[in-house]
Amino acid sequence: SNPIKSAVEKVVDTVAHHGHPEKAEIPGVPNSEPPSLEEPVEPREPLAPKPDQTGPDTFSPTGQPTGASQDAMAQGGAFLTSAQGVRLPDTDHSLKAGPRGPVLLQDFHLREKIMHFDHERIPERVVHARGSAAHGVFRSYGTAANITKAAFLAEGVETPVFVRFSTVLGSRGSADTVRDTRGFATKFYTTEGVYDLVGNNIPVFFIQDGIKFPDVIHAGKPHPDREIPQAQSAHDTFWDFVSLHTEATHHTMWNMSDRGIPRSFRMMEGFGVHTFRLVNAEGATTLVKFHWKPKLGVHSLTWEEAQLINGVDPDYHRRDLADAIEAGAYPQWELGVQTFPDTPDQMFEGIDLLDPTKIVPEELAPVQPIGLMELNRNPSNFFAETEQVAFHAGHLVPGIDVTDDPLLAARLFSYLDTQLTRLGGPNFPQIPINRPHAPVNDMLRDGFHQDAVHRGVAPYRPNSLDGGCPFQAGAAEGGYVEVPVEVAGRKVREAPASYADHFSQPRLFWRSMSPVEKEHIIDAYTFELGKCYEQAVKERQLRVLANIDPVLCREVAQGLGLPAPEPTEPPAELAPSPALSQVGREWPTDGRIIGIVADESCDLGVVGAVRTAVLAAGMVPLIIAPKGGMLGTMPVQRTFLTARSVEFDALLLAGAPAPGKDAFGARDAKAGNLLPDGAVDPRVVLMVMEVYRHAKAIGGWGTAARVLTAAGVSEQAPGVIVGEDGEQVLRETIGLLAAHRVWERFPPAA
Ligand code: HDD
Repeated sequence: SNPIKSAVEKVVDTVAHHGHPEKAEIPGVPNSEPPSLEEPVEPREPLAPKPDQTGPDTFSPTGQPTGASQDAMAQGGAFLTSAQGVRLPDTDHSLKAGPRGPVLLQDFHLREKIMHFDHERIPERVVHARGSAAHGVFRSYGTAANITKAAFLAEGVETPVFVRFSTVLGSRGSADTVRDTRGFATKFYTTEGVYDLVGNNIPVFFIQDGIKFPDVIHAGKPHPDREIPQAQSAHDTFWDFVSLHTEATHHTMWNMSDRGIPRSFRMMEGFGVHTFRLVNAEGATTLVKFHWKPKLGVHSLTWEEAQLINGVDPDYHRRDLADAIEAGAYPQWELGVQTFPDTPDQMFEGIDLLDPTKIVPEELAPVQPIGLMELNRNPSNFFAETEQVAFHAGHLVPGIDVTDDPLLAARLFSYLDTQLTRLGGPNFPQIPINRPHAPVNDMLRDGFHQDAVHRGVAPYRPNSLDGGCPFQAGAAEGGYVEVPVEVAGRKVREAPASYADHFSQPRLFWRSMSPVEKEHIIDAYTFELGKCYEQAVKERQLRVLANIDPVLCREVAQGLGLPAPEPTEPPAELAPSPALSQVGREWPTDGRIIGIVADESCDLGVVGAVRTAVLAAGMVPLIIAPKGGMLGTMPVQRTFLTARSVEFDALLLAGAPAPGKDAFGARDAKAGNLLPDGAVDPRVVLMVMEVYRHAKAIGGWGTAARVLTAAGVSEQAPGVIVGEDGEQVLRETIGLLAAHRVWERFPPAA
């Protein structure tokens, strides 16, 4: 299935106009009244939300479906009112004693408007502040029904979900494509209550015990004196901590790999990280690790692209997710589990399942698919939904239980606690996005922002005055009954011996990478340590690298201009895990962005046919021309001024049929004045140079070859396709895109 195909025209429009589509242009999409030039004056009801957007499903604070219509949720009526519903005649002028006189204290509208504005901000999340989210649905295959009694994992069950993706370190307004771990948090609104799977795009964590969480975050966040740098780990405090605290080595290795700079949220894996304990209807238990596998494959940016995007479009990932959903290209992930017998030692093939710095290679325990998630609706209000959603690792449903992973234990405390400060009190589960889709009958009462109007007189147990209600539910009535695991031990502040191995899995990861991925890792460490000022920090981290691999250590040391130290603790040799590499497979190209440089001098018939063929292949063509407006019947979506190579997964150069004037010359009045006739516009040259350097496919026809020459790119270079037939050039370009990049263009690793 190729969901994008049904909405191909919408996608062009969406991406082209950065979310302000001119719907009138698109067949099949109702013209939702493009804004008029003059300010409308005829009173009318609020406009309906855009077709791709919805709010949270409408449930009461106590989990009852309310049936209220989506668009009736927040605003109603044609006229401006106060918060008390009083209609207002003027919101542009304060009430004054004469036009030039003093403002009057009795102006209740002024007072209310400014009071509310003064309090619009809430504290951002202490970690994962920067994020974006979407609604969707999870459809269970039923393949896990033999190992868990969770109702939402029974065969064929559909469960609404809300998913928030995030970076960890940056503030709410920080850029999207920084090198960092990504959060991948899913809220399942199941019939048995809310279940949250609060994961990351990296399967291991920095620390083995949650008591260290403030330490790792303090080290990663900006320096407390100057509050720089923002949203990145390339600074002294981070490397000071991780070089001293070597259990962070495995996670840091993933961060320095391409996994730290995803191409899109839609192209990331997700991991539950910890081992969880599933329990079935008979009470039998199985240990599992959760995995989300993206249908589009796992793909990354190059570091230079990521850095450029941070300036050119800091909202790149947020825009990508919303645009894809608006266009109907609904991203999908398969949920899978690795399963392990629940043995008393909770080890598998020598790997401690309670140690969150260890993976179990997929070759040892394959990921078994248990359901499919599709994200298909954008939120209608960022604050109400994406900002106010509250995830908690302890939001569990019957059939899913925790293990004694000491990292998980601290999380089970932290997530509830943080919402008190962030969302202003204990009633955050009543915020619409957080409301369960199951009846709520707790005995929690009152508190700030209490939205529920509880009845009865006896919120206590036992009672007779409310007829004994609420009653306790045993396992037979769907109650959450913890697995009665035996617990014994001395009270100690110690880690088990198995937690002491910090290097063998980073080495496993390193050895599983292709040469180009290794090169990227070397570059990332060299960059990050190169941004450190303290010599001791760099030297200490080189000692860590020496314990992972001598080549890695040598190459980074060389880049830093420092001697490479000898290993102190040679790691165990584990077999590589080919599943960890992102290179060497082919993936669907749905939703990829193809830039087409063209103008009136081209054969517009060919350009139109290529554009249609891109759409038919489920991808997005963006026409790039010297100036805005229309190119024949096609809208120009980028100009030489607004386009930058990093937006495109591949670039097509539509040359003129014969030498002379073509699309690549400087037509922009200002640039044109500076360029001799026949020169290639430097912005087009830059685009080609960057696309080439970032190992993306380039195609061209007609006079396109002269642009390649101007950019110093050989027509014979890998991934460069020059031909006479535009559509044939496109077909070959798409073939290259399936591998994500023209990997041969990167020099082989040392
Ligand atoms: Fe956490 C947020 C994921 C360890 C404490 N965490 C947060 C979010 C994600 C994760 C995805 C953002 C949720 C959202 O979108 O609202 N955290 C993880 C993973 C971890 C992890 C995968 C390790 C396996 N976290 C972790 C520890 C602690 C926390 C050990 C504390 C001891 N995390 C928090 C928090 C946050 C949070 C402070 C900040 C905002 C929030 O919870 O709601 O409680």
